[in-house]
Amino acid sequence: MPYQLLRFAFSSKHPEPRMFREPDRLKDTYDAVIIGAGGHGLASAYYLARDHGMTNVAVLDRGYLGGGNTGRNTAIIRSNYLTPEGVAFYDQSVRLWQDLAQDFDLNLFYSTRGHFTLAHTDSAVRTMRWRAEVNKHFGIDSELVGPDAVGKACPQMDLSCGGHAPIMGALYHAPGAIARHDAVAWGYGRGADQRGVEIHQQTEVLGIDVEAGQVKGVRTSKGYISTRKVLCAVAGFTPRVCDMVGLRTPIYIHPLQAMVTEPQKPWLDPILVSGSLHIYVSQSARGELVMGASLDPYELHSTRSTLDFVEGLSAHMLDLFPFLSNARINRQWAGMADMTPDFAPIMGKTPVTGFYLDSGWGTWGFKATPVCGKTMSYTLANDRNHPLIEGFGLARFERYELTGEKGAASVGH
Ligand code: PYC
Repeated sequence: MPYQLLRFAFSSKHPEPRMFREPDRLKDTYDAVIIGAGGHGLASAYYLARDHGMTNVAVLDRGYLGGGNTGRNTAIIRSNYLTPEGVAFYDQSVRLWQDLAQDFDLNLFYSTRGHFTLAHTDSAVRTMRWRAEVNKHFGIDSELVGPDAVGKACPQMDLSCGGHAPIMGALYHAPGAIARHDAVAWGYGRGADQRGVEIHQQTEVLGIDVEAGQVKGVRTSKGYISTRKVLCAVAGFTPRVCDMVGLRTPIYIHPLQAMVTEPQKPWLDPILVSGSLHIYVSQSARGELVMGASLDPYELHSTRSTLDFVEGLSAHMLDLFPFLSNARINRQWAGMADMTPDFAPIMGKTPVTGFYLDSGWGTWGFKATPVCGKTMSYTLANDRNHPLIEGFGLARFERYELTGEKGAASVGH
């Protein structure tokens, strides 16, 4: 690196512009406390301030901004879900995504690529047809296509998958997109901060005080806060925070791993998903192939990566793309996914007055970031569930009225 550049980098005359302030202490009281400085928590803070005029808000995180699942996912955005509740919700999210870079004045590298969910069996073709019909009914651009359309969009693919899992068709969803995930957290964080919200990193929540069924305050590693509204937006830690208010959820935690190759020249335009091969892949603006697979098949509170994962995913990638046999893996990582029995989220008010949940995101929290911010900020500000989240309440499990979304998962989990 040239010496002049190094001097510039370390000079105090040219401090790096900060995306948000770092307040040195907590206030005694906030109108709302948001636990979790990931995309969902920050988006909720942003819209609380921007749309509802609530700015006396603290976002707390025991780690750093965007250090949880926001920075650990494969950044796929789509709305080709299976249930009417899911389709309407994610459709709203995709619409919000499309204007987000303008809202933030920040390049999110939002890139519409088209999204193919490959079907290798008769039953998978049936499910894709079902999803296409539900999607079309709600005005979502999805259709069942044949193997020829897949081959045309991705000529490098071995459509026979080595002869053992030939592609029979696919669900094609033109609005499918990717975005740069860390920039999303920065955009929401900066926007919230500019409107007066405080972001406190390295601030752990140790307990939540509830009196007569109403939230009263939050005990943290940096002191006590009194507040009557707390939003829990902590994928991977939801059961732990719910314990603090005596609430039980059916959420269980599984690791979800991902990896990227070294950058390659651009060759893969669409996003590809195969349930039978348990893979999803896209090529980032940097040229890396960003890939993931199913959940690890055991409950675990851990973000460790495994060699098993790299070997299994690589083998299945080679079924589709044998020419990648010399590709090198650059990085791998893991997140912790809040899984629910019906694969739909748990959102909104809870039996504890002033305690709100934005949880149960399983493997699809990233794409929901903007709509979660919109709907949760409305719910907190009005103490009334937003109409778009009516199907996602915690009470549905007591009533056995599930919102079965498993068929819309990218891969079998
Ligand atoms: O829902 O599209 C998705 C997805 C991709 C990776 C994990 N979930």
